[in-house]
Amino acid sequence: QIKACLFDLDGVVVDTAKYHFIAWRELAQELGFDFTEADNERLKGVSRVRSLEILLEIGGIELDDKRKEQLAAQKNENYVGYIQRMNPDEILPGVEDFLKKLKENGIRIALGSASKNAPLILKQIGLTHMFDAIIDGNSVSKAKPDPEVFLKGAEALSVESGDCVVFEDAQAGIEAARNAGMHVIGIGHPDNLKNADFVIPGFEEMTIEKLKFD
Ligand code: B16
Ligand code: MG
Repeated sequence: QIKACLFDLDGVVVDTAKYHFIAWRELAQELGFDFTEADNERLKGVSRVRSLEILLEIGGIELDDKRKEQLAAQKNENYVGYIQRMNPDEILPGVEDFLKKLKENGIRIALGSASKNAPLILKQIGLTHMFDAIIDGNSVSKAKPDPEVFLKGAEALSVESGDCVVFEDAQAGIEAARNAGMHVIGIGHPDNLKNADFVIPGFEEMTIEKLKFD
């Protein structure tokens, strides 16, 4: 019996990857190299610091920690400029209806995101009130596939891991859910999401009835 649903943010509730992409690409261009949408795939679900390291690796650039910190802050300032203009139209199809159904059925809801900007994004899209607990990049020290973010979510809701299901669009997030001993539903294409209980293209295909696992 599922008692709680834990949601990743980017790629599950909203598509903020497109804003991350614009902001990272601007930084890459400033540093003198190109950054493609295919490169951006590697940053999904990955922390800000790690994302910068991958970006610098792509550009073949080595920098000291102080400079890296400056660049991560610069990218974030730019990114925040984009997400400040987000609105409820950007909630991915079917998400809001599914959240409402969970509430009607007494199933608890938590956010489990790597993003330190998660509270701002939820505010902009008007969904903060739907979450019983918000665990984000500000409250975790270990990145996915470490299970910390989801274990903290289950703890905040006082629900056992085995009674939780995670919704994730990134392989590292699927692994994190598995490492937490939770059920996991992939959002996207099965080819890119191994080890999920099942994969759906989006929430328009999701129902309460599908929350049954052996
Ligand atoms: P921030 P998620 C992740 O969100 C993004 O997928 C990833 O691309 C980003 O680097 C990370 O958040 C950190 O975001 O710079 O805003 O703290 O998929 O875990 O919701
Ligand atoms: Mg994600």
